[in-house]
Amino acid sequence: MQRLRTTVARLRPITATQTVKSQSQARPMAVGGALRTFEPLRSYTTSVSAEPFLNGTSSNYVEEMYYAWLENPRSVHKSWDIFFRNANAGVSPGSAYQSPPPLGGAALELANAQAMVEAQPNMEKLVEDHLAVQSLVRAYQVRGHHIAKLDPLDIGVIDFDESPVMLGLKKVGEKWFYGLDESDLDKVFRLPTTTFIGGSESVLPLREIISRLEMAYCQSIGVEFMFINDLEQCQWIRQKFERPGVMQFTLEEKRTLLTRMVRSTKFEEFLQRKWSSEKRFGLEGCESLIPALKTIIDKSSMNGVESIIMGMPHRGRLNVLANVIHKELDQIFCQFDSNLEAADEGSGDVKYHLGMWHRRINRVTDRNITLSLMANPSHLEAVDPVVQGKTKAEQFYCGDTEGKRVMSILLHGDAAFAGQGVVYETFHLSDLPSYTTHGTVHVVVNNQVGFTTDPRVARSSSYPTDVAKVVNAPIFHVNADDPEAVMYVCNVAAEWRATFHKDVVVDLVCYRRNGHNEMDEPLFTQPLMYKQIKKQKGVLQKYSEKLLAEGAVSRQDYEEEIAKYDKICEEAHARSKDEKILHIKHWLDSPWPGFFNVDGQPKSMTSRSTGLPEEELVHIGYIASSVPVEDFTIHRGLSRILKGRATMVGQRVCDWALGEYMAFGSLLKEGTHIRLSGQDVERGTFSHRHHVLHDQKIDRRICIPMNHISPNQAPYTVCNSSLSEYGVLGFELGFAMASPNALVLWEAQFGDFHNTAQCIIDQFICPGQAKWVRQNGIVLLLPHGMEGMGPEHSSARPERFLQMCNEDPDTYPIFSAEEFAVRQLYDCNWIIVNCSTPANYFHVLRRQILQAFRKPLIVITPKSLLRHPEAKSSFDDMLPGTHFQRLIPDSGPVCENPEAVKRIVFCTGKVYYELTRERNNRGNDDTVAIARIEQLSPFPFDQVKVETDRYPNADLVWCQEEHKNQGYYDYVKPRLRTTVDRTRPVWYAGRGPAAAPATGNKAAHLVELQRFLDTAFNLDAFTEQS
Ligand SMILES: Cc1ncc(C[n+]2csc(CCOP(=O)(O)OP(=O)(O)O)c2C)c(N)n1
Ligand SMILES: [Mg+2]
Repeated sequence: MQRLRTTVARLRPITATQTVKSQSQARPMAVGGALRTFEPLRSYTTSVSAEPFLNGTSSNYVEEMYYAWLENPRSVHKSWDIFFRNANAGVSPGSAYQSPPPLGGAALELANAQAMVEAQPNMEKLVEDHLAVQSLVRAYQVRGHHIAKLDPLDIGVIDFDESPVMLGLKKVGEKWFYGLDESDLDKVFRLPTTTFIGGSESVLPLREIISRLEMAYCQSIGVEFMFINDLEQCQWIRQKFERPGVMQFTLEEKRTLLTRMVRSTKFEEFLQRKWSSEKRFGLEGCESLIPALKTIIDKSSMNGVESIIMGMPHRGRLNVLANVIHKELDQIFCQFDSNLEAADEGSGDVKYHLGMWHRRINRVTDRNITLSLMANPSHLEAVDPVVQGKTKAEQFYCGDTEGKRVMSILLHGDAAFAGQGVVYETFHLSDLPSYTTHGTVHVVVNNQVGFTTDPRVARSSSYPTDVAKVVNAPIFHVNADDPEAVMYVCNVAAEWRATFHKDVVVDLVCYRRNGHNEMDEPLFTQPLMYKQIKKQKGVLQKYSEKLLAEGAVSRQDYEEEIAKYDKICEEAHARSKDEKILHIKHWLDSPWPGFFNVDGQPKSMTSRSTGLPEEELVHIGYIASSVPVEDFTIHRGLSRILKGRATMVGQRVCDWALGEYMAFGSLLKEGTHIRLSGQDVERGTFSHRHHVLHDQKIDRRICIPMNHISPNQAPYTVCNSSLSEYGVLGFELGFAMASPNALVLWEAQFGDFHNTAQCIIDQFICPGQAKWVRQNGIVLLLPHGMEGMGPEHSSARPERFLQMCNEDPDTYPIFSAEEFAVRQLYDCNWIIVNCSTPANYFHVLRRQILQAFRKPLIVITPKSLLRHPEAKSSFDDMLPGTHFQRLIPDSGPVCENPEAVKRIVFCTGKVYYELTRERNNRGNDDTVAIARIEQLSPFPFDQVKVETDRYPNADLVWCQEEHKNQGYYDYVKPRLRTTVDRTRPVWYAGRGPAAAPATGNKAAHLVELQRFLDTAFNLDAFTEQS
């Protein structure tokens, strides 16, 4: 693959004498009933001198005549008509004039006829040429970016397709594209309404048209927008880039820009000087990122934005923290000290992953602005949906329904932006009603390399930004070595977001001065590129030289600015040496004011009852069984379901869906916002939930009874998501970060689908608190169960979640009996439950909010139990005083004579119902006890101990329907052994080890089931092994 920027026949720069000169004042002129303003008119030196009457004061008159003729050729005298036609058709100066025909009689008719004959061919040419000009304008708008000077290194790694770029006047063989040739350059053309290059002029000579198009589209900025299918938006962009003089900046703006460039550049230099062998993923080669971000923030603040949530990768992150978010420099510098002691529990994280939250005054607008940079893992782009979710939540909590007060900015590397699928998933959320954040500004640090990999082997698209086209986001490519151009596009990007509330991309085409990190040798893999980079003058040097030459700053001012910043850095460095302790809390990106005590501890460590008064259960049950709006026709099948619910309420029982309703409804009533998101969650994959009712007669008329529980309730959001797990789970996690006072749930369609969101689970949910001292109460609902449906759709992979619990399986926790449960919860990294009853599911959801701290909750949820006649709970199990049961002991005949019990079978979830059925069939319900472990993690050591002590003569069996190397066995076994102090063995009854989670053969499934049930109840099954 080689560089394919086809040479283009460029036009010579237009010289001073060729340039249009204005000679008269702008004046209004009525056209088609509307007032239009004409800028000073133009005349051309050459043609003026050749036509003797076109001089001095008469030129005003001629110009007026000309405009009138352009509007309507019949509105001027025939002689002028012929003159203008000839002039426009390129007749040489001096020959365009023909003396006017005599007035009246036959002579007039003759002259008219002659004019018609002469004008006709010219007219055709005129139309053709105008059409050609229109095509030319459009060609620049569509493909101007192909030849824009975007690459500071000018090594052009972008591969456009093989076709030549048809811009300017171009001759291929004998043929001129567009039918225009050099002889047309001085002809004047009326501009199409789809361009703004004329400013307030509606006609221009071709030479000027091309020159202006080149200025607009082929300099340091390349604009990709013509794929946008909205005329108003296209016109808006054209206007922003085509209007003459748009790229002019005031002295003050230039000086501010220079100061920002100084800070950005000198920050990296300072770090390099002090810690030359530390990794920092410096910004060298893209220093204009800092003014870019600051411009976006300034402009957005000007437009009313009060809070900006940012996500970014490693590159330049410390610089952004220092110079954009304004983290104290000493706090950054002290992170380079390896002797710093950690003040907080947990792993902490490296300095270029930590987050930050800061409220300050924006100096340009003098308004308050809150900036937060989200902590993130090394996994590139994983933070994108998290930022979106947090932004959505902040918008939601402050009633910002249009994204006018809260917005997000996402930064990307070129390789990651093109390569990571979550980028695409995140873009697809951008315009969905329950997920939109009303426009994100994306900034790509496009250094044309990813670690050691060249873009030519790293992506198939021309640009790394092509993914943004799926949502019709405009893309502004800009040469990052031209800071003014960068500032300009960032202003436009922020304005675009404020105007259309849609995503926009700024592609900073730059380079990476060093290796991937400061220790890497880039010449190993990018020899030619780096030879070029070594020759490259730094952007600050180039820009300061420009401003010095222009006289915009003096050398003294410039040097003082540098000295001033160096001093700031040195002083901060001196202060940083006093820091002995690292407080990760100081790097929190989402503080929860008022939720904890001042020392960051929970306000209470007691566990309140999660039960509800009967009237409340009845009231919520009534709402769940009704259609609380008038004239709403629901499906007949649904009427039956609602009737069934009403019957259950009458009988004081709940099934799974009703238990969930009770939990949600009561929390909403108590003021907790609930958001349930995931694929098909509104109805429920298994058609059990029906939280959104659809009018069968009116399209898109819906009713959400959960929002009719009480007048002062919190709002309930239930939303079917796009078919994404990584993006959507990340989004919900971000939503849950914003506030502890919301129950945010994500449901996988089937539990196994969570693995496409594994990164969010492994990198954020599981270790989030340990890495970033940030709690999160997100709930994952993962349908699970071996039901003969084949290897897929069966397993939520509980073993993976269990394996990542931070609890020690070999140590019995030393907590007091009263505090055992809550202390365990407080210490764990997440909670994993598999409830076997609707009441327990109800309680665990309520506990999630009523406890005074937040932990992620993983719920292994049932499928067949949703309709299992025995999987119902009495209201008695949900009344005040009742709690979530971490373990449900056997309450049957075994209790009468526990000494006689020969076996305790411990299990969890749905298999309990299979075990009890089998026990009934076998009639040994006085010799085998069955205990359900409902909360797997933290493991209820204390309650398991009660059971093992209760049945001193029983052997211990763990029974599961999952395969032996899956499910819970490996997790539970050592914990059971610890509970009994390793005095009794733990036997296994379940499926054998396997690679797939389940068989695809229904008959085999049933045989396997019967086999392990036999083992569970065969009291001799393990005698040989003991
Ligand atoms: C998901 C993921 N895969 C791989 C990596 C390892 N990695 C770290 S940086 C990097 C290159 C990133 O290139 P680019 O996105 O262009 O950013 P740059 O470093 O050039 O600024 C890679 C592959 C990672 N961090 N995350
Ligand atoms: Mg890169």
